[in-house]
Amino acid sequence: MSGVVKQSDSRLIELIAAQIGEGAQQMACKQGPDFLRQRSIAQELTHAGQRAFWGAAVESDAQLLAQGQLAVVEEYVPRLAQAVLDAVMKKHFPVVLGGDHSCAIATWSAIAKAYQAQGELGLIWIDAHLDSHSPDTSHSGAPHGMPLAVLLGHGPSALTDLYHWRGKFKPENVVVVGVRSYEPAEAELLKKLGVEIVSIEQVQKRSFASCLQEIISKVSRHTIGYGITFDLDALDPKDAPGVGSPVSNGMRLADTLEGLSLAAQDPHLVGFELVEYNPLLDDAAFTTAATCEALLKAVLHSR
Ligand SMILES: [Mn+2]
Repeated sequence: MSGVVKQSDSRLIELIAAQIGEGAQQMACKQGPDFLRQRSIAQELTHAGQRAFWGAAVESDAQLLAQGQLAVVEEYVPRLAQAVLDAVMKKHFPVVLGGDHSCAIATWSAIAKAYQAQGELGLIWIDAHLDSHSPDTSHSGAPHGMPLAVLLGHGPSALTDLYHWRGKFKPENVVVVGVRSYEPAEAELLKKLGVEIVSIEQVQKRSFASCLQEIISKVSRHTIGYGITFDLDALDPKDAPGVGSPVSNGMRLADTLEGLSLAAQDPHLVGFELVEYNPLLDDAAFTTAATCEALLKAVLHSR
């Protein structure tokens, strides 16, 4: 009997395809979710004892690119956000698969909205970059370099003010880890706001698991739960070559998997996002696709 109850209690994992690449310079990450779907990741997770299925798939409108990258993202974000909100309202555990990292604006705005009446959420941002540009500071102008700033309340108002609520995450509830490539203006913004950044040197010296334990306790301190957004470029290009903006000297996969299994057992984890897989830039052995699968299994294990 207790086994039956336990099973009905465990949440279905909804894999949500965030099919957008127009927020990046290398736009083929738009095909990332479809490519992973063809490799049957949902079936693999189900065989591994986790109940996962592909739910919503939300595709960006490429025609809007004529009006600029930001126009694509601004039209896309409310649509993806609605799909994520629907998944959370159905009590599914949301796993968003990008797509370029601009999708994080939708994912975490929606999840913050879903929990707004209950309390604040924390956010762990795993990335080689700070993703904290504004349209004024960015040299490339690419919106995938802006999502963290937007979620903290800084950026184009069409994005920051989704749900008429600016600053969906408080700086003290956000930690960035894996960073090794950024521009001064981004670092200045995060420093001014007081967002903690855990350097790649710390991760390499102490192990990711040891860092993540501290990060989880920080983002949990004043919140009711927290999310993780994982940009594949946080990893070393040896483990994840198939990304648009690779940066050497990154986190290693084995160390990362060990750390993520900590979060896997934490009931306070409210959602997971994995972004920037670009199948056209992957190697012949599809190392990066296999890495995506390993990351998903590690974090969804025992959920
Ligand atoms: Mn990113």
